[in-house]
Amino acid sequence: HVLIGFCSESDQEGEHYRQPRSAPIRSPSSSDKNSVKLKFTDIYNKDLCGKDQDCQDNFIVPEESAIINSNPPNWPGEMGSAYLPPDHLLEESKARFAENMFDIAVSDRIALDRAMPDIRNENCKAHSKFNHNLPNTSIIIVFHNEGNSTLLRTLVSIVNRTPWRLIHEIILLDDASVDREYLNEPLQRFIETLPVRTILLKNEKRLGLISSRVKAAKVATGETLMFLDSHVEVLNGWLLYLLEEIQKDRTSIVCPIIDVLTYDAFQLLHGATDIFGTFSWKMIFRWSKIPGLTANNAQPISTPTMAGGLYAIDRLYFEELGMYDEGIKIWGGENLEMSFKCWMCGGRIVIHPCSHVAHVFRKETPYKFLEHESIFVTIFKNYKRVALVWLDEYKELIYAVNPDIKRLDGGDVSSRIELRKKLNCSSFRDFLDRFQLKNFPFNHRFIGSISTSSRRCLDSMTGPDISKGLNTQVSAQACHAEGGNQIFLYTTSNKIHFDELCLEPNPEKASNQDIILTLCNDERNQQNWEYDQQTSQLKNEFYQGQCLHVSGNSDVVLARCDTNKPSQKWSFNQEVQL
Ligand code: UD2
Ligand code: MN
Repeated sequence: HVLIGFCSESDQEGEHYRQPRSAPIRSPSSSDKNSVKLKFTDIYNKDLCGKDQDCQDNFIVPEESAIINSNPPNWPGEMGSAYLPPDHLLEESKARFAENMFDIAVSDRIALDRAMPDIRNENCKAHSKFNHNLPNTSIIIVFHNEGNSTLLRTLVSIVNRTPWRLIHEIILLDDASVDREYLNEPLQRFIETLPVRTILLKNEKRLGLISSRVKAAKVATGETLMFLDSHVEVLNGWLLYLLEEIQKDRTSIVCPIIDVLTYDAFQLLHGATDIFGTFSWKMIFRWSKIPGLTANNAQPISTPTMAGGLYAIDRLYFEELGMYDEGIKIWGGENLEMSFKCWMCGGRIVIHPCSHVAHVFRKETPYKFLEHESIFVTIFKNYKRVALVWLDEYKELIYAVNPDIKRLDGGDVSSRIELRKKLNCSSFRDFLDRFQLKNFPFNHRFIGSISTSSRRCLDSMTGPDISKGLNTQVSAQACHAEGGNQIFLYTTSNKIHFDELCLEPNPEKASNQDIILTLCNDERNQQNWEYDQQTSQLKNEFYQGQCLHVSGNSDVVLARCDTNKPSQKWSFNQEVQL
């Protein structure tokens, strides 16, 4: 198979460019005068392995030496190296950054078929043999205003690192991109040169990523679906691990490790392999560390939630699960919907530590959401729908920490509640019990605000982003009764939680300790505060004779217990009943 690539005439990178045969493939430009031909080979092709029986019967993930391409090794970005814009690129780099919120000028200089290292751990490498009867897949990539070279590199990486026989099709769906000529005819011409069936669909009107994925999934006919973002590079062996897991259990959602491509230099950084997906009281997806997992783990990791962008799923199972809630608009929340639904309705979600896909994490969102409302309103309405359908009584906690979610109308969810009934799903409480998520209430006595007699309330001071609270100093602020950062949870083991963080005297200080938020830890008595019903004091269990105390107006500190001090008298104002 021969691939036609195109080079732009304004190229300034020097020698390599003038040797078309060996030049790395570059993005198609408006002119195809300088086209270069590059060969695509299916590195898993049976015919290439002669009489080797192993290779005839199995897919063998190639050794690293076999996956290195023929690009000059010092070409920008080869082997995942960082490429920061040289002086002559700075202007373009700056001027065009906001188009995608990553450096497209840098991406444009990196070969579409750049080599990437094999970053699988040793145990994963030992599992490099897969039976030829794996299910095939429809790869679904939806995009809105995607950059040219990032999208094409996504495609080239797929073709170069996947057994072609397993790619039933690639479905590209352009979600009404605006003013991006290269996504029209040039993209169509490009995909016609690919050796695997690839189709390009286009939305007349913007649908958002959720409805776009549903639309593409309805067109797909492969045995499984493989969802990807439009700015990724798949790495050696990636798909085989995912499909094998689905073959073992068709009610699985299987995610790869998401490695990082930096937005400024397109450098490959290894994603952690000892984490799983959780979520905060504000419904924000996040990663949590799994203690005790070795770096050499090659077993799938059960994960409560998934990031959402990259996963494989049996196509009919995706349908059985009711695909996505299409009341969820544009972006956000659909990953939690899918996660809760899957676990609560009998499926499982795993991260396969051997499957690696690198994703460009943008600096910020580059595109508009809906015309008539702000980004946050759209996202909170999405969360509202997820909370209404799946969270049972726990939605009260979500509402308390983000009253906007309570206030906003997410629209009619009756059909999704019907779906939940039809699928005979278990309760959110069961889901939480299964994973014992640290930030969710287990054995709690109370959820609400904690105040002194002078109406100062403990405040986490974490701002709108709850995931940034680690080590922040808590404070005593005027009670506002609006929930949010004044919502704490007091457990039967005497810990005071703010999400998965706990109140603790600053361990860095020997005296006059301020109170900060640290990761809750059952073994740390420093985090335990015994409430004395008689005196209303919160006594620290580790620092004997020391109490939670407000000094001055707002400083919350540890101080010698003194029953005469009103600044040590705390009361609990229950705001959430669970
Ligand atoms: C993360 C997920 C993404 C999705 C989202 C939450 C990863 C790596 N990515 O997105 O898949 O779960 O969180 O909703 O886990 N897009 C459209 N139409 C739109 C908006 C976006 O097609 O109206 C496309 C976009 O071009 C991209 C994908 O949707 O291919 C995800 O959007 P993103 O890359 O801007 O956001 P990201 O990576 O934070
Ligand atoms: Mn993305």
